Amino acid sequence: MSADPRTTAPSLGRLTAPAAWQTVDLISDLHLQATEPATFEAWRNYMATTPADAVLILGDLFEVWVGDDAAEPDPFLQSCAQVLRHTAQRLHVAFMPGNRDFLVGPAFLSDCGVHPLSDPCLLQWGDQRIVLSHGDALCLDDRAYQVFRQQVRSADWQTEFLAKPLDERLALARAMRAQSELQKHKGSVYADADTLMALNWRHVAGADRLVHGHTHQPADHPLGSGQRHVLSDWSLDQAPVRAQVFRMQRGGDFTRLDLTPTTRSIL
Ligand code: LP5
Ligand code: MN
Repeated sequence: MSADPRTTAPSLGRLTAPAAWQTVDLISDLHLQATEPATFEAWRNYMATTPADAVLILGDLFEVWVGDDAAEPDPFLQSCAQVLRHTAQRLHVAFMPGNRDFLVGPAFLSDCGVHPLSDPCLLQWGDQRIVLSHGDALCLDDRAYQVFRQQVRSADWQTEFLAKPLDERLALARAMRAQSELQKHKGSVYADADTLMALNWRHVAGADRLVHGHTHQPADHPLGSGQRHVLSDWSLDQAPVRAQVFRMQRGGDFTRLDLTPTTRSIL
């Protein structure tokens, strides 16, 4: 019998912030894709102008990622790489895998100057301790997804998948995306983070806060004596438009920066 994930200590990565960091931005779930140019432009502009010392990307930056070799012939993914590369020359950029882009590899990240973050990860910043996650591992009620996740996160499955020709991988990813969207349109409830598991992570990490994305339900929730902050997804191409940056200041000030234009017509 496998251990109960709600009470098992997670394998926790760690990021210790340098003393000089004053501002850290958290973003996730941009689902960047060539067919959503306004979202890409908003992200590009944000990355070029943020005053933060670090941008930590908590998964699903890309709509889908089927292997680093897919980026080479793809002009859109090359533009995304350029944005990462430029930004990483100016500030600390880190990437945590999401359920769409868990196949982003160390070669792509290092080529862009982006630091890898494991999920979950403890950010130690002065006396603040914050657990960071994409969030999909916390959605325990979504049993079918958890079985799927366990399979596709295994080294054997990944080796076998990455050995397939690129066209075949793209076709499989498209089929999987279609299946996932179909499931959502069937009206199944989007599972939320399991409270017991979230509390366990917070306790094991000795943290006050947990920040995650994935559920696309931006909100701040109490979590025992601490807090759970949920990031927004981004889309400036589909109504309702949404794009938030979760901005943290040294000393404990937290704000949500809304990057959606106030007057914009969606065709
Ligand atoms: O992503 P989102 O928000 O739509 O939904 C997620 C879960 N879905 C996924 C799948 C991704 O959308 C697409 C995967 C991209 C990875 C690319 C590389 C690998 C390709 C793999 C090809 C096999 O993560 C969704 C959750 C939802 O979050 C909320 O948490 O419910 O989970 C699912 O939809 C998974 C199903 O519930 C279980 C699927 C069982 C497998 C069925 C195979 C169908 C055949 C498809 C052809 C390969
Ligand atoms: Mn996700």
